[in-house]
Amino acid sequence: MKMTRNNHRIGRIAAAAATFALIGLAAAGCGQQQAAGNAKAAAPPTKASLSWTIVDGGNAQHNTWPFFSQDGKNPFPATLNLPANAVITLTIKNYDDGGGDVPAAYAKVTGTVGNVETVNGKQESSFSASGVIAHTFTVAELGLNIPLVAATDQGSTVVPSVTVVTFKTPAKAGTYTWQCMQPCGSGAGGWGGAMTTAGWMAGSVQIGD
Ligand SMILES: [Cu+2]
Repeated sequence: MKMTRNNHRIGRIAAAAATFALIGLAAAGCGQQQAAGNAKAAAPPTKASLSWTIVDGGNAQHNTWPFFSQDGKNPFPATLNLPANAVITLTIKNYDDGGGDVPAAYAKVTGTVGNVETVNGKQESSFSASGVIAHTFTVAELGLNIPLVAATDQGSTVVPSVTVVTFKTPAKAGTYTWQCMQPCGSGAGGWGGAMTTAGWMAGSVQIGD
């Protein structure tokens, strides 16, 4: 066919459109690769500092049940939220002077950075299973066990034990159970009351969204 002026023009437009389409495909391909690359490279962990208190009950609202607290006044919410993929430096002030017995496995610090914690300025990795530990913050599914030494009494003043510990949270969101493993509750063997009340000595931990 003899090329007319019009045919030439249509040919150029078609060629241009094809070029655009190619650029578009290349751009889309590039974007997909970028997304895949981002998914593979793990984001660096964030850092967080938390301060908790263990309140030794003794108030009108809560009788004498002890509880973990974020604000020093109220028990944890039933579901405690922690960030995912985080390095958390946690300070726990324990005002409960009642040391008790724990199963031997829970007298050890596990699942923290270095499997240690600092208690009143001294690094520790394990304790006597008898009479020393007032509570633990334990997330069995994560292998995390943070024993919390009893507070001491100086006259009528309770001097809290101060535990500082660093641990990493999983990168993936998930829900776990936390539990104190020192039977500090009421009822049979001390496993009732606070030990089975969400937010007091047990509950859920939601990591991530
Ligand atoms: Cu407890």
